Amino acid sequence: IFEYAPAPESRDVVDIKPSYGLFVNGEFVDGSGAPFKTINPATEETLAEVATASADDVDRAVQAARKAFGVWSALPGAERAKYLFRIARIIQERARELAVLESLDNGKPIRESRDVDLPLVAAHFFYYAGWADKLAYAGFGDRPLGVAGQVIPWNFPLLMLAWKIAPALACGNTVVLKPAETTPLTALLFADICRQADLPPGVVNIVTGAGETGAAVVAHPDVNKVAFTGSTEVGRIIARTVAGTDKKLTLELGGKAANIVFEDAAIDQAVEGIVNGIFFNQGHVCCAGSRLLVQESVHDELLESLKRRLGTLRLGDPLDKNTDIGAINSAEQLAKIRSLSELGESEGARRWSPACELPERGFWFPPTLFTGVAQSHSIARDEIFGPVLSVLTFRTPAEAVEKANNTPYGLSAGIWTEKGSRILWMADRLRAGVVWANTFNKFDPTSPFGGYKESGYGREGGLLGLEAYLDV
Ligand code: TXE
Repeated sequence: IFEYAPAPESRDVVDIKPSYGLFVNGEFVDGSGAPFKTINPATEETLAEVATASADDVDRAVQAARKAFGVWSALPGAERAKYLFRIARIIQERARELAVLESLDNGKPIRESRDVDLPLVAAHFFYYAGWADKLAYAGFGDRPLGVAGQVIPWNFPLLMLAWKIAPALACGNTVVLKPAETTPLTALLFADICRQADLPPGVVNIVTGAGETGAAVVAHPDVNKVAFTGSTEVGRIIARTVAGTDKKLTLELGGKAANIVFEDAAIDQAVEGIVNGIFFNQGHVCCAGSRLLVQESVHDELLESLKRRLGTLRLGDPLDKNTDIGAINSAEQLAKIRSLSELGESEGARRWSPACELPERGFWFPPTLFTGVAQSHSIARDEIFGPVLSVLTFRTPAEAVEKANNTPYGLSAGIWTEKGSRILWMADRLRAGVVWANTFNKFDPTSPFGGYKESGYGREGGLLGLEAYLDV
């Protein structure tokens, strides 16, 4: 079931329209706000104009979802499953189009959108389709919450949509989803897939726009559940809006994960895991292994191998299937990565990048290492959300735990060691929602995902992901 269409590297496989409306009650409609442009971050070319949903437009979408809730929630789970399986299969059939559009709008390498994002998107729909008729057996009963208002970011536009929409629909809720303003196109192509699957009108509504549109979704009195993935700052605003209402809330926010390498680790394997941990998706990953904690005794050896490996990474055209590092998603994100990196240098850490030519147009940042990083440095504390790795050292496992946990975040962590007992000892002590051992950034629809501390609350994925969309 995790198959995908091969070789989708040609732009011609996708038909991008000059302008897009909102998807409300099964139809594409105009938005009342001023349309905005979405661009290809690798070339700065405009891809399309997209409608902005005003508060009134959001209200219409919520009313459509409310009306559809009566129909959708009354369907037997097995009937809802049929729609979800159908959507999953259409995603596979149209995977080339979706992958190319994702890479164009987001800047991520086609190899990632084709081989990671799209198979996972389909897998989430298959997985939650399988639960739709088994909710009672899951021990949750089967009472959905109502209308789910979902606001998602730009780093995994389709995958975040799948994480949000698949469990919501499986449980019998209806949805109003707002994609990020820099990456709205694949959500709108997904809307087309909902029509192709004959999903009843109003079950899925897509409202595009910036933060104000998201705020209108969150604040709408007829929304029963809010699910947000994005910055900790906006997560706080949303938590305040929702406080004192009967809305349920899940938040998936930032991270500053430690990737911890012990002296007994298989170093070559660890190097691959470190590269995947921070350079996958240009480091635009909430659970990215952005702090490398390496045991002092292997620091020099590991750094040498790591630098050699970074020298082989290919940066450039996201649609080239040989590209490892694509474009930074937006000018704003590039400015943030640049300014945090400059701060790192001014605080005294040593900066290193391999020789790497950056294309003239578009938003690019080379893979970057900071060594000699102290825990007090901002590059060891703030989420950079880019291809920038801060290297720190430790001597003992206890010191590794202390340093790894020395962050307000708690989303993920990685451990590299050949000792099974050490993995368990560390995992017990790391305050992170996900702990990977001898691997990193491995996702699966059966595994719950979510954070401790300022990384948010609630879990998405797996059986626990259902709990967020049901009254237990
Ligand atoms: O996030 P925002 P931005 C982190 C990462 C990044 C930083 C800023 O460090 O550099 O956040 O990114 C919508 N009410 N992450 O500015 O603003 C917005 O339109 C309701 C980590 O892109 O949080 C978009 O759809 N919605 C993260 C979504 O929120 C609002 C992924 C996320 O945008 C809103 C992204 C409001 N008041 C960024 N304001 C992760 N956890 O993976 C904005 N939005």
